[in-house]
Amino acid sequence: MPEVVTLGETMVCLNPLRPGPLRYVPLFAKSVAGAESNFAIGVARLGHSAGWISRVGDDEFGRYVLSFVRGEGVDVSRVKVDGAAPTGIYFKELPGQGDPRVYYYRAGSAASRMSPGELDEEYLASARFLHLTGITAALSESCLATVRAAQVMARAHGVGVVLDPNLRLKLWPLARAREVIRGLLQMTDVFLPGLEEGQQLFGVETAAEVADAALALGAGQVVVKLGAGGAYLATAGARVHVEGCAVRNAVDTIGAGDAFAAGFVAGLLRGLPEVEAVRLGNAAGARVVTVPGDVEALPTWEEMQDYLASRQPVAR
Ligand code: KDG
Repeated sequence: MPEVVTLGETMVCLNPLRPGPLRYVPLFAKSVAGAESNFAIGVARLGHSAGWISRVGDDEFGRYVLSFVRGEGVDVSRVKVDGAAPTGIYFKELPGQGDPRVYYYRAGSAASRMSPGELDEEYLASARFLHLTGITAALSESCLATVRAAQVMARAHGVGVVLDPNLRLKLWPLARAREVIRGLLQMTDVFLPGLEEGQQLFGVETAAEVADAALALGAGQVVVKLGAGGAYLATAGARVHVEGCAVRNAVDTIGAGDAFAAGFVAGLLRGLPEVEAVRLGNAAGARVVTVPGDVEALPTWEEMQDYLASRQPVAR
């Protein structure tokens, strides 16, 4: 049984081969992307076992997603193949400068039909951590019910609940996201918002204020991700800012937050102090943005150690 279990939708991503409005883009490259499977792949690269619960369509894209995630060493035994709905897809658009835009084609997808009845309590109960995101909560009412049921099961069995808000305002209005995510904090051990997400969720400005708001709503521990600025770690008794890693060649920022979560949770699984776990999160995030795609540059444990020690691998 995996040490870490996550729950959510994975899609086929169509990446434009040149920048500009999609109507002028002649060619796309396909890849696999989903915040939760990104996280699970990150945990697996770092040497821990991870399981991903989801649904895919009984279609070519579903088979592609499933074999890709399985090939990255993640347990997919709890993924259902749903013959009645398709695998979701999305397109990226590259503005030339700044973060990519995304266009989803996922309404009514197989994953949006997940329901609480398909959760295997024994599978969840044997994990050390359950990872949830606001994306899954936003997909449909049955997905939200599944997230809530998984959270209750995890809590009942002493499994740590990690929540990344992964705010996607293309999926739900801010008012609804605020209501749901704030409610989920009551049973969250580790909350991992980005600063901007925290500002939107709680109507505050600073990382310390985001942390205060989340702790007051029940989170056990909060790490506010600050991008290149590192991260701000807060528990009921301690506060610390952890420096980020310098990145000179960021080419694709999508997936950095999932990489952070994987590094941080891997640190906790290894029994490292929280500050060290945050360093691993920062390093994993810094690595992943250097290559196009959500997971391609996620580090192994050895690569992580080399990176943190500024060692160059032998190239030839
Ligand atoms: O965190 C990266 C994700 O945003 C990307 O993989 C796509 O899961 C995705 C989503 O729902 O936006």
